[in-house]
Amino acid sequence: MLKVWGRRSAFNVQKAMWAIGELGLQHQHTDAGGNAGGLDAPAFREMNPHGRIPVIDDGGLMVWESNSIIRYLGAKYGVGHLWDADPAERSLADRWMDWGLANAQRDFLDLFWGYYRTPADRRDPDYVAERFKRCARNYQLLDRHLETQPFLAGERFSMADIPAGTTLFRYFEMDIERPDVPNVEAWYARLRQRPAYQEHVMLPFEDLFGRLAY
Ligand SMILES: N[C@@H](CCC(=O)N[C@@H](CS)C(=O)NCC(=O)O)C(=O)O
Repeated sequence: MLKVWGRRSAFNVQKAMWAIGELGLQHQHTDAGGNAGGLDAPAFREMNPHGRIPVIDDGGLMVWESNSIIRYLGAKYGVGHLWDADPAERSLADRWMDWGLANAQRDFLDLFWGYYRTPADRRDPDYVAERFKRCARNYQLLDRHLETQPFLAGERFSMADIPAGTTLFRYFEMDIERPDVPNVEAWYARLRQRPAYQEHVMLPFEDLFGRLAY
C-alpha cells in the first residue's frame, strides 16, 4: 500500500494529501516532522536526504518534493484526471504548478510566517508589507487568468490547481486585507466543494497564530 509521511498541518503535506484524496488512493499515513519529529533519523534520511516532508513510498519507490509527488501520482494513477496524457495539454497544468511553487506558494508562506506565525511584537513591518503586496499581485494575476476559465489549466480540475489552490484556505481565512479578486474567490468556492480539499486542506490552523515553533 502507498505510504506517506508528514504532519497534516504542513502546507506541502496538504498538497500531497489532497492529490492522494482526489485519486482515492488507499494509503497508510505516518505523522512526521513538527512535534512528531523523526526527520533526522537515518531511516528517514535514507528516504529523503533533505529531511523534509512529505515523502511517499509506493511499492519501494520513494518520492519527495510535493510537486514531484503530485506529478508521480497523477501520471501513475490519474491519467485523464490530475494528469493529461497529451504533453501540450499537460504543459498547461505544469506551468501553473511551477509558478505556484516559485511564486504563489513562496510569497504566501513568507506572509504566513512573517505575519501570522510571528508574534506581533517580533514582526518586521516592512517585510510583512512587501509580502502582502506580492501576494496581492499574485492573486490579481490569477484573477485575470480565471476570468475566462473555471480552473487553472482550463475547463476541468487538474494537478494545476493544487499548489496555488492550497494557499487559498489560509489566505481567505486569515483576518487580513485582500485585493478584490472575484474570479479567484469563485475558483476557491469550486475547490471548497471538493471532498479531498475539505479533508486535507481545510484544517483548523488557529493554534499556529503567533507561534514560530512547529
Ligand atoms: N520543496 C519541498 C519543501 C518541503 C518542506 O519544506 N516541508 C516542510 C513542511 S511544509 C518541512 O519539512 N518542515 C519541517 C517540519 O515540519 O518539521 C516540498 O515541496 O516538498
